[in-house]
Amino acid sequence: LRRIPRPPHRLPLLGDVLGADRHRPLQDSMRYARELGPIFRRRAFGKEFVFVWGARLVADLADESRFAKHVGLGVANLRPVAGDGLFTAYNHEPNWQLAHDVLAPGFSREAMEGYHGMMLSVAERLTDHWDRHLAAGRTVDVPGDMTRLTLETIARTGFGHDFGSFERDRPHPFVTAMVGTLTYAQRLNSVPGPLAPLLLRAAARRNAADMAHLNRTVDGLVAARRRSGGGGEGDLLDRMLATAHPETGEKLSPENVRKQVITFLVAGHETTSGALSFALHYLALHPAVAARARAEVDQVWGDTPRPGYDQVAKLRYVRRVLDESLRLWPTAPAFAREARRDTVLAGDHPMRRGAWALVLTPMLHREPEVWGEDAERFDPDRFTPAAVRARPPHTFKPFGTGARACIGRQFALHEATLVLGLLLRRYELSADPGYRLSVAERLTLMPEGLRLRLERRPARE
Ligand code: MNH
Repeated sequence: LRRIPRPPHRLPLLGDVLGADRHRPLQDSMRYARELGPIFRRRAFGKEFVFVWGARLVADLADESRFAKHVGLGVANLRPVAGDGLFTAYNHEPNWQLAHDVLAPGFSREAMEGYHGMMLSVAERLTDHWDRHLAAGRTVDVPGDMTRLTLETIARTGFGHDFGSFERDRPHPFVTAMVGTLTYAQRLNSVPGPLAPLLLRAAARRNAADMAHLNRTVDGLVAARRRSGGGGEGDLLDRMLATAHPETGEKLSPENVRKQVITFLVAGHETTSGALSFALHYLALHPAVAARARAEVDQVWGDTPRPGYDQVAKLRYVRRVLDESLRLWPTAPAFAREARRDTVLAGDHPMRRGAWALVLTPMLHREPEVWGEDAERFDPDRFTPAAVRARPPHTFKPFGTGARACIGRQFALHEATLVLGLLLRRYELSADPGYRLSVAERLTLMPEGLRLRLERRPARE
């Protein structure tokens, strides 16, 4: 540990918290990373945390025979909300494997084809909404509207539920409660553990109310499905309630179903919303990229008013725009890895069984040896097939790694590519010249306050 660099000045009790931005811990760590290099430590309130972002080190941490997901920091703080749901489960908890096996078919290619029509109709609600703004000469609230879109998408495709987000001026109370619990889970990292109940008394009360709201919403949704006796045609909720494990015949318990529904409603929309928002930010900032993406959409979709599943998969350049946005701002910006046994990280750093490190994805994605000295520049051509082949493995990790990597990856990519295609085809997007990117953090990342001006393109439909 001694050989791992750390900030030079530390306080005896507080550690390296001086000058830290409490509301933006990730970007704060990115600053330290630039100063201290590919592996470094920070101390806070008597605990030492190791951060890793060098490509060689991360590739070693991705070795599943020696390392596994660690449930720590932000993820661990979400245990009261999401319990042993898929995202927050410990590796050893039997409900992880059970839920994984029961739910994985809900993310197969066939399942995605089944969701496509519903995804498209939600996206059309977004364009209706934007058409109304455009007619009224107003700019659009990108993160707000992307959250409306992605929440409706996961709720409808996964749970047959309609939150009516587009019919509301303000965020749905479910979203407000969710943002509350995410923000609270993040804040718990920046206060000394034993003092948290004291320092965060008011916040803890609000968090309890937020959690109660999430639980109530989910219980109502499950009760409605039970009353109607199925009818989800094999959607995620049907799988959670009725599907037995193919080998053991075991089913998810009612308590576990509640945790899974919360997990999927939250994990299934928050990060995709951020990814779409960052992509729209970069498209508005780079007209040449937008023009090329738009030309692809016109070419692949032609005059088809409602593109099919395959026509989305064929939008290769749009997909690169999304990948490049997720490179610069991976919206789930860190994941933790722990040693499964005593081992040596990258031949250099001895680790005891259970010792863990946090991978800083946005810095891995800026690693100059991999991405070049211009790593800060937005350039979708970094994701041409040839460029991808030329890069070492484990250098692009927006969806995490290994057995505990994101189960919803294809879902998110299909949804986001479809939506970007529809928006590019319908509108010219332009940035507010006064806008400077400001990245808000609530465990996930979001371009705060991003608004765009729209112009309707001549209709092809
Ligand atoms: Mn998702 C795990 C990023 C979309 C459901 N997701 C992860 C992890 C990352 C991640 C990173 C691994 C975290 C860790 O190692 O601790 N997820 C994303 C991003 C997007 C995303 C960047 C969108 C863009 N995720 C989605 C969608 C769903 C979803 C959509 C559901 C429909 N994610 C999950 C679940 C897990 C997960 C569930 C936990 C999987 C497991 O541990 O088995």
